[in-house]
Amino acid sequence: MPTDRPLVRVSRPLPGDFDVGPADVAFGPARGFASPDELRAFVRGASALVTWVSERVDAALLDAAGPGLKLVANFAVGFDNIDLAACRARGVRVSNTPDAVTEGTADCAWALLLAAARRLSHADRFARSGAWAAHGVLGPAELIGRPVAGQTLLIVGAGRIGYATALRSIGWGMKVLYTDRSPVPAFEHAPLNAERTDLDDGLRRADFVSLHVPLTPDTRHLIDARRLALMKPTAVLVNTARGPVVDEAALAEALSAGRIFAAGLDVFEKEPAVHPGLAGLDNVVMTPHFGSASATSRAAMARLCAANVRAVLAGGEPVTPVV
Ligand code: 8YV
Repeated sequence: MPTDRPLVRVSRPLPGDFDVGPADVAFGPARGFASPDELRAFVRGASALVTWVSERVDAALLDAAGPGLKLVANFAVGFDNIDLAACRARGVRVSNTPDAVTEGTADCAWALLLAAARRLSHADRFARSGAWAAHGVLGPAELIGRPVAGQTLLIVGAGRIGYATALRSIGWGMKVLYTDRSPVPAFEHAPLNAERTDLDDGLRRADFVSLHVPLTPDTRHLIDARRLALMKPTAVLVNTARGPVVDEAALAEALSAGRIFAAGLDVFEKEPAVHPGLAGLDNVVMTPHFGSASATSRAAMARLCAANVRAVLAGGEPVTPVV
């Protein structure tokens, strides 16, 4: 039924409150649209779109929405799924959800770090599958993992999530190294007292490496075969940033050859596919790109998306603008 109220199209159901004021709001299916064509049909005539990281926001989608489109509110802090130039060219604003995702994603990085260090998924499979019963009581030299307390943690990318991840290391008494284009005072002062270093040096020295850079042309395959070879054979790599920041084929090769100890991965190069070389390895812990999926973070993301939509529909600036 035609309406005078602005159309807000949200590609998937959101958790928590999504109050955009007077608008005609519709949500897409929980598993997403089966094809880009269906998504394009859904957004026709929209003033604001709320998109999910797996949806490509390109010229065709913007044009399908039409000239009334004012805002693309990405339900994520990362926005590598959005063609920003195409948005700028059409005067469409773009917003993301910084801060809202921070604690959930830092928790996810730590869950993966601890799980990879202590071989948690391998141990879980062993305990529940019947293999334990068949094997008998575990001996003192079996399923030995890496210590975490007192070790060195390298944070690659000293933004909000990198900081929150580093902060959690205080309880483990870790030495923190970080990389960033320029010094980040919050990292260098108490309580972190972190040391800035370059990536190659950090990879040589770290016991744990956690990635927190956005995906850009400069960070694609930032961790490649050469850099994996710099890491200690006892080191653990954690990626909650974006899959293509790591060369997955090179990572699978390094893990299967035992050149690094383990990896904890929330993100993959070709989601939802997992590199076949990784799937069979016991020294990888993996989760399905759900870094921010804590109740608090997801509710905060929904509120922030709604605040961005409300602000732009009222003729104002996005609260957390990207463009
Ligand atoms: C994901 C994220 O949106 O904020 C981001 O950039 O990648 C996450 O919050 C979420 O985990 C599901 O893909």
